[in-house]
Amino acid sequence: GKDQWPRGDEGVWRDGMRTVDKDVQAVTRSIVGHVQTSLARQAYNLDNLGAYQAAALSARDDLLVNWNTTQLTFTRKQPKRAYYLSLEFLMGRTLDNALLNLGLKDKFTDGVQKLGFNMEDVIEQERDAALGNGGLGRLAACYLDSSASQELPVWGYGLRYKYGIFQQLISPQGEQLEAPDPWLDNQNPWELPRLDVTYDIRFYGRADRLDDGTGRAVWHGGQEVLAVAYDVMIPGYDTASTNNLRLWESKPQRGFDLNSFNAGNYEGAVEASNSASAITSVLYPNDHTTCAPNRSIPIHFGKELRLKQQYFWTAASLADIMRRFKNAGKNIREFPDFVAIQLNDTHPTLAIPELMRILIDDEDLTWDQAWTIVTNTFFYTNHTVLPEALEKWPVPLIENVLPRHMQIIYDISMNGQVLLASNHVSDIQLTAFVEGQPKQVRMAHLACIGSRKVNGVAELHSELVQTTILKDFVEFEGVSKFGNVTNGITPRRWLDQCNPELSALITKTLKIEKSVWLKDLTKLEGLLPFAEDKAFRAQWSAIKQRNKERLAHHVQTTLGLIIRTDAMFDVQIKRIHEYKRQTLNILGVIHRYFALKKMTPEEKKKVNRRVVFFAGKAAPAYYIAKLTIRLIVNVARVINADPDTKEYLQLYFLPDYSVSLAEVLIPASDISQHISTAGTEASGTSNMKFCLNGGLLLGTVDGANIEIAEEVGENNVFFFGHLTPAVEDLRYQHLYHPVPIEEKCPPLAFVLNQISAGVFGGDGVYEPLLNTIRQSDYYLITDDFDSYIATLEMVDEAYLDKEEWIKKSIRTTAKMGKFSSDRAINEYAESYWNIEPVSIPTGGL
Ligand code: GLG
Repeated sequence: GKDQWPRGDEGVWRDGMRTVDKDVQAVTRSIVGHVQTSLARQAYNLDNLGAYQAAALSARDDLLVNWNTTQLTFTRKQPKRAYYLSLEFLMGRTLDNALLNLGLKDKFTDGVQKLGFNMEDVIEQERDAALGNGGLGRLAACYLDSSASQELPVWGYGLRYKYGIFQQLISPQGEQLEAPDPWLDNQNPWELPRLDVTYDIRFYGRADRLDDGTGRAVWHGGQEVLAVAYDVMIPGYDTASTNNLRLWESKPQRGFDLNSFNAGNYEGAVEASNSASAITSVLYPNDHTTCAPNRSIPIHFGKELRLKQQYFWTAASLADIMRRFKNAGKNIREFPDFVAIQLNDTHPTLAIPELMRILIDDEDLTWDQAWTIVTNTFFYTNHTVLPEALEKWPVPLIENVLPRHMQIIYDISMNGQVLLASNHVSDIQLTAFVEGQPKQVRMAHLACIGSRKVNGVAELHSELVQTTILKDFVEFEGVSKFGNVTNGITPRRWLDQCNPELSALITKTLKIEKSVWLKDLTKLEGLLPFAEDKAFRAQWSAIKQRNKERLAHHVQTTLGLIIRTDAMFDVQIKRIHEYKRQTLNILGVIHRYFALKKMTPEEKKKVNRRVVFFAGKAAPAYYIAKLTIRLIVNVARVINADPDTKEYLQLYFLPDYSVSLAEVLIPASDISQHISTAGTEASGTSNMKFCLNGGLLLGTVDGANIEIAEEVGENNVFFFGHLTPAVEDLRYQHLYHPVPIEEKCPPLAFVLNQISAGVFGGDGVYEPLLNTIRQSDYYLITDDFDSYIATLEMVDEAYLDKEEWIKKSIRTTAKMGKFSSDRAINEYAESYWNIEPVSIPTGGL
C-alpha cells in the first residue's frame, strides 16, 4: 500500500529499482561497473583477486534485490518466525553457492570468461568464512540454506568474530601450530554493516530487588558495551526467498572513556575500548573440550570472556527480536505465537533468564506469566552426551558478570522444587542444576527446563539424551517433551556444488530438472535400477576417478606432493579427538605397513593399493590430540619413503582442514571412516556427505551411521566394533580387571611397541598418547582393534571386485534422500517451531 512508499513518486522509485540480472551482458556490465567504481581498478592489470571481488559485488547486488523483497514480505505478512541462535556458523565460501542458488552460475562463468578470467580460479580467491569448529557450526550453515530454500521465515543470530577458527600449520617435526585467521582482511562483500542497528549490553554492576512484592529488580552500574549488527544474505535455492543471518560485533559505547582521557589516563581509556572489542574478537577453538581432558586445569579457568560472549550475543539477539515483535504492534502475551527460538546446544542458554528478565523487569509481567511465555518460546537441541563437553558455569562467575541473571536462575531452580513437591516426586533431584562445590550451573538442565521441546540429533543419540543426561527430566516432565531430529546436509553445496559432474549425470539419468531432485532428494532412488547398467557404472566410476585426479592436482599445487590415483582413497576428516579415534586409524595403517613389509613380491601383487588421508584440527590445548597429529605426520614420512611399501600404501595429513578442502576431498573418496567409540558421536554429518557422493562408509554402530545403514542396507556399509550397551562394562573391566595388551591383542601390542621403539622417531614423545591405550583405554581401542583390522580387510576384498563396488556406490547415493537438511528443517518447522513457508515474489518489489 501507499504506506510502504512514504516519499515522492512511486513510478520514479519503481523505475530506479534493479531486478536480478538476466543475461550475460547484464552480468559483464555489472562486473565491469564494480571494477571501475567500487574497486577503482583498471582492466589492464586486474588480477584474479580483483575479478573475484568484482564478481562477488555483482552477485551481492542480485542477492540484495531478493533479500529486500523477502524482508519486506515478512514485514507485511507478519508470519510466525523462527530464530536460530548459534555461536558458530561454518559457512565456507559464498560466491559459488550464491550463483548456483540464484541460477546464475552459467552466466557468470561465461561473463567472467569474456573478461579474460577462469571461473574456478576466481572462486578460489575467496577466503572461507570459518566461524565454527566442526559439525555443530556446519549444521547451522546447512540449516540456513534449507530454511531459505524451503521459503521458511528463519533468521540466524551469531557473532561476527574478527578471527575465525585458527589456521593450522604443521611444523617440520609434525607439530600443529596455530596462526590467526584474519578472514576480514580483504573486506567481506557478503555482509551489510547495519551501523544503525545497535543495542547497549550491560555486564557486572548490581541487581537490586524491589520490595514491592512484584519480584522485579533493577540492574545498574557496571560496564556497557555496544552491539552492532552485520547482516549476511542467505539465498534459497531456486527461489527469491533470501533470509538473513545477523552477526553482532562488540564495540565500546563511546570511542573513548572521556573522563579517564581528560584525567590524563590515556592508557586506561584505550583499555576500556580494547576490552569491549575483545568480546567478538575470536572464536573459541574448542570442540567438545572445555579444558584439556585428563589434566587438572580448573574448568572455569580464563573463561570469563566466553561467558561474556554468550551473554552479549543472546542479549543483543533477544533485544532485536523483541524490538521487531513490538514494531508489529502485538501484545506481549502473544510472543510465542510469533516467535520460536532455537537454542543450538547450550551456548545460548542465557537467553532463558534474559527473556525472564525482560518480561519481569521491563514488561512488568508476573513470574508465572513470564515463565509461560519463556517455556513456549525456546527449543533446545543437544549435540553431545560426552561429560567433558557439557557446559557448567561457576555460580560466583555468573554472580559477578550477570548478577540479575543469577537471581533469576536461583528462582527458576526454586520454582522447579516447588513444582516437584506439588507433583509428589521430591525424591528426584532434577532441579539440582545449581550444584557442586564450588556451586556450578549445569546449562543443559537449565536449557531443558526452560524449553518447550528438547531434541537430539540422531535416533541413538536422542535415546541416550533421554536415558542418561536428562533422564530425571523425562520422568518429571514426560517423554513427549523429548524428541529426535536426525541431522541433514544441504545437497546444494554437498553434491551440486562440490561434485558438478556427478550432479549432471544424475540429472541426465533421472530425466528430471536438477531443481526438482535437489529439493526432493528422495528422487535419487530413481538411480537404483541403473546400478545394473554397465555403461552407467562406467560413467559413474569415471567421475569418481576424475574427482580423485582433481584432489591429487589440488594437493600437488598446494603442497607439492605427488599422489597416485590408481589406488583406493580412504579418508578420515574431522576434528582430532580421542573419541573419534584417529588413533585407531593410524594404528591400523601402521599394522598394514608391517604386514606389507613381511610380504613377498608375489603376495604384494594381490594387494589393494590404498592412499590414506587425514585432515582435522586439534584444540590448541588438547595435548593428546596434538600428539596424534604428530604421530600421523611422522608415520607418513616413514611409509611414503619406504621403497618396500610406498607403491601399496601412501599416507597424508593434509593441513588446515576447512569447508573448502572438504569440498575437494569428499567427492574423491572411495571409503571414509567414522569410527567413534559406540555411543560417543551424536550424529556426524560428514558421513552423510561422503555417502551422498558415492563413497562407502566404514564405521562403528554409532550416531547417524546407524540410520545411513538402515537406508542403504547393511550390505553396503562396513560396520565393526562393540555396541553402545557394552561400553560401560568394558570400561569397568579395564579399570578393575585389566588384561595386558600382549595377551588381549598381540597385533596391537606389536604396533604400540614399534612406536615406542622409535621406528617413527619422536624419542619417546608418543608415550603419553600410547599410555592412554595401555592404561585405562577409555575409548576402547584395545577392544575394537581386531574387528577393525578384519573389517579393513573385508573392504580390500570388496574393492577388488570393481563392478560390485560401483554398484554399492550407486546404491548408496540413491538411498541418501533422508539426509537432506530440507527434511530436517521441515521437521523443526512443523513439529517444533510451528512455522509455515512464505512465498516470495520474484523480480524485486
Ligand atoms: C556435534 C556432534 C556431532 C554432530 C554435530 C551436529 O559431535 O556428532 O553431528 O554436533 O549435530 N560438535 C559437534 O560437531
